[in-house]
Amino acid sequence: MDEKVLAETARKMVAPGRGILAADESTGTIKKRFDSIDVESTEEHRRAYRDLLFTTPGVEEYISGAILFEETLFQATSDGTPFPKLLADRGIVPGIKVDKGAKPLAGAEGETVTEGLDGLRERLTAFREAGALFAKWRAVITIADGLPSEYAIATNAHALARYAALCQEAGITPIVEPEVLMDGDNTIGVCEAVTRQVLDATFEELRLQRVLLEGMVLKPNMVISGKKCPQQASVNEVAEATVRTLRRCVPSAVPGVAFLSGGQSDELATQHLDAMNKLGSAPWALTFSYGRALQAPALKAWGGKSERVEAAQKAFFHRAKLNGLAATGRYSEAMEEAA
Ligand code: 5MM
Repeated sequence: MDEKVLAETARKMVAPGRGILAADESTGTIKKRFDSIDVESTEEHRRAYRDLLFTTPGVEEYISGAILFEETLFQATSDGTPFPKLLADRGIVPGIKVDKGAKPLAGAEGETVTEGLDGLRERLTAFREAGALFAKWRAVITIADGLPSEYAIATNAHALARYAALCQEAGITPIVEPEVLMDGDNTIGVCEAVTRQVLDATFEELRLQRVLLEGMVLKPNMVISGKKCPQQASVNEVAEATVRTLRRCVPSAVPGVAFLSGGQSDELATQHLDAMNKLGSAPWALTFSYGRALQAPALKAWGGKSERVEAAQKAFFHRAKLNGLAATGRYSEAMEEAA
């Protein structure tokens, strides 16, 4: 294991004022996104859309890394430059989603375990050769009546750590993503308790499986009220609860925490990140690894039309910039209107 390389990649991914673009939608998910703008999900449309994002002028100032889906890793820009090379030349670290998705967990109704460990060692070698310097694996934990079970938490934590150890063996920095979903009617207090349980289990497995903490990035959910909860916590309550939970569970050897947005509106995801950074003095960088909250305005502006690529790139640049500012606590709501 080349500890220096792993740690250097991790540090680049969470460099001050920059964050990660999650553009690793699997074929089913990107189809859903394209359906919302009435665009057919063909291989060429998917390539053209990712091309638009990755070639956005100036975006490297705020985007440190991009997570790609396997198909995208082997695609190229319209002028034939492979995407991993284009990104690396622009100072954006190329990464790859390696999990095979969340599948029903045997004997645990309503819960899932993320699959993809079989053959992972060989796949990682091929991805590394194609230019991927980091990887991502997402575990999904659901809050509902009587859920999550300890069984689902433990099984997912075990798989996350097995994935992370294999990545580090291959010289690839793992993003460890244990996502507690925000879809329920639970209060922020319930989310805090569950997130704490999940992070504790995850770091216990990472320790047992000898994962180098300096050579990974954590991608958690924020501690937030469930979307259907009538009592929505304020921006400051979310920021305080999230940082408090991380302080209790995440060792300071981890260089950075890059949050998922989980279906929050793009502006709220930015406000929450900014409020956390305004609290100050966290032992890790606090930044973003958003999918929907970074891409939604760009996707809408594009609408599958080549003449709207520039407008879409402006929309993407704007969200990337505001999140980059939020990653150092320099965002203000007035900046939204300036757009
Ligand atoms: C971009 O979406 C990612 C892949 O999802 P599927 O495997 O379900 O297609 C997802 O893992 C994403 O990286 C994270 O959830 C963060 O995205 P959001 O939209 O929650 O910020």
